[in-house]
Amino acid sequence: MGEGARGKVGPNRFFSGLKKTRQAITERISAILGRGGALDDETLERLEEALILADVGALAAPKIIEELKKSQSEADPQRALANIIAQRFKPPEEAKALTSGPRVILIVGVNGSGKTTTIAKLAQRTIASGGKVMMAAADTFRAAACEQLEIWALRVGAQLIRQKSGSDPAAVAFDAVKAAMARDFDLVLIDTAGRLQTKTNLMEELKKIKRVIGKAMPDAPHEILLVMDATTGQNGLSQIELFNDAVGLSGIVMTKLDGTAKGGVLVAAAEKYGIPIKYVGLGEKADDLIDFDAQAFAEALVGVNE
Ligand SMILES: Nc1nc2c(ncn2[C@@H]2O[C@H](COP(=O)(O)OP(=O)(O)O)[C@@H](O)[C@H]2O)c(=O)[nH]1
Ligand SMILES: [Mg+2]
Repeated sequence: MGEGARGKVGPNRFFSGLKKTRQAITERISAILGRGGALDDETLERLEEALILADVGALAAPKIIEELKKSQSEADPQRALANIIAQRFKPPEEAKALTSGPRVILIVGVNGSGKTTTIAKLAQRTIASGGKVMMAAADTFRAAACEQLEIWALRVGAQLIRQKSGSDPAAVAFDAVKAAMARDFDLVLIDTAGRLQTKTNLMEELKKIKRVIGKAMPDAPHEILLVMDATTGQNGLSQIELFNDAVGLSGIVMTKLDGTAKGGVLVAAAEKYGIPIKYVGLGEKADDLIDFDAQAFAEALVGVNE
């Protein structure tokens, strides 16, 4: 597998991924800024509107416009705007290198957000670079959830640990970590349930899974990623708080960016919660996951270099 498998791709995939956002909204930005001339109050106001319509949010949009005003970059306002947006993202911390044992990632998020698909995508990347991946079917609530993960495991070449449906998800996660340690795996990806109707139960279940993983392997889980559906836009942002309060998030995976005109929601999420966005989902296939790159994203959002 080439560069794409590891997700080290340039701005182009963000450009295609953000097509809908740009068509709906961001073309306005180009139209407003592309005319050249002064960044007068009317222009700035229209820009702020465009950002809000792209779901950048009422918190981030005025701050971005304020900075643009101060920057006095009449020469290339579009690029200035992209740079200002890019700077609002917190750079992800370097992943701590492990001395031994597998890296354990717990995947959380509401139903349908793309958890299982993201697990397949992450597995594929590690497998493509020669790593061994264990998946844990800790969404034991629905039999179909297990089967879906099993199909992905077969397809990408990962091992799967599952138990009969209804069994204790923490036990499945524990077994997977233990098995991965014993068999010298590189990565364990733990799929979890996402039913929000029983909010408290789900959060308690996730806390337990986290605790029990720590008993199987000290320092694990090494990452807890929230998978979020970008098409829910601003409405989905409260999920960040909910899951972060329960288990503490190390990062966010924003899925379905290809299917939304609300791509600005990434800016809103970064502004409001400051949790790094690690990956972005751009489709349903196993290689449709790329590393988040704030600069490339911001340029694509604003339409620089189109
Ligand atoms: N277009 C698009 N669809 C996605 C993406 N990620 C997941 N999906 C689709 O979203 C649906 C729900 O995904 P799934 O992984 O089952 O969600 P889960 O319930 O959180 O495990 C499936 O039809 C996936 O193919 C993405 O990045 N882009
Ligand atoms: Mg699932």
